[in-house]
Amino acid sequence: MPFLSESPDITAENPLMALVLGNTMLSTVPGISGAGQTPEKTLLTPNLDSELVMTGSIASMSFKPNTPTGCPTPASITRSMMQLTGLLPLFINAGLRHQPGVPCLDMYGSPGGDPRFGDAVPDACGLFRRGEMAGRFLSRCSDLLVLGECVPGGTTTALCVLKALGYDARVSSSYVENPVTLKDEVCREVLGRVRNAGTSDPLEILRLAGDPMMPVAAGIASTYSGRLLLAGGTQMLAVAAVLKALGRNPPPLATTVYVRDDSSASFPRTVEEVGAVAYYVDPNFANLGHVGLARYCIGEVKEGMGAGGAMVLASLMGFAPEEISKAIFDFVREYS
Ligand code: AAM
Repeated sequence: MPFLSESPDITAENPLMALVLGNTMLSTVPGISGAGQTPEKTLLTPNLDSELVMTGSIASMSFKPNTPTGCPTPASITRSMMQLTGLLPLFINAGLRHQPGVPCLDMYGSPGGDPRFGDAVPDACGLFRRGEMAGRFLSRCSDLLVLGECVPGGTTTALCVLKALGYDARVSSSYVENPVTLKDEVCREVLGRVRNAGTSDPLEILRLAGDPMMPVAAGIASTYSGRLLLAGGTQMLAVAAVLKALGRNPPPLATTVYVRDDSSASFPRTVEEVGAVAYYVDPNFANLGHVGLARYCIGEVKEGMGAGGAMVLASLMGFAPEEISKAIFDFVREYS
């Protein structure tokens, strides 16, 4: 199995990794998200993940953003890629419940509400406009943008948005056992609200059913003038679908083979239906000798915090698959 399914035809002198952080209150519904040790703690995962990517450790709290089974957060992969490449990531606060400990470009958003009971992102249009402004700014400081996310519970909002946009999609999960029944129940209620609103406008759909990361990422992607890779699985695919519905070309995606091969999701098929291209990285975690990383291969975590895109970026910058794997293994062995 090659390290990259296909190498993107991209060269960059000034690459930038940016990570959009946000919350949706859906992540506190028991059983929805494994991106944290407990449902309540998932609200802190973007804060802990960003601290880990920025500093290489977590000092602000006494617990880690790992899964309930102790599988290392994908932020540890992103961190090791930043160390290997010498890049410094930019964090963008789309709407966090708790003030982050890292400096962020602030979009002045709020955590997404539970879309079953009210508008998920009342200011979706404002977040999109501020994302557009940020995209113009980032165009001045880089020629390649690898744009990732951290939104626990975000695969469920992605399901709602993809379905509301008309795709017969299934999304991935941070759990090995994707809680599809629970997600479908949530989605049915949300689609009822979208139907009642009688709208097919993509930003209205984000207002009703999305999370704050989505309008920010879509806004940035709309105005960014360099090469762009959406770093992530089904959540960034929902962003690509929004861009398509806005009449723009959907940008390419970069993610892991664990997302591609997730039979509970429909990533490759939906990528095709959206008219996007996806690059897949296979970091061979089964053979690195780390129990937690090996769980990625049975479908735990799979992706997040732009981890797949960060590995693709390191590869584009000339690092060999062995160097990439070693950097991840060395960091995770120390950290987890
Ligand atoms: C981000 N940090 C994570 C993590 N993610 N830490 C541990 N496990 C993860 N999977 P779900 O909808 O099931 O919550 O999955 C989406 C989350 O999983 C996102 O936060 C994504 O970045 C990843």
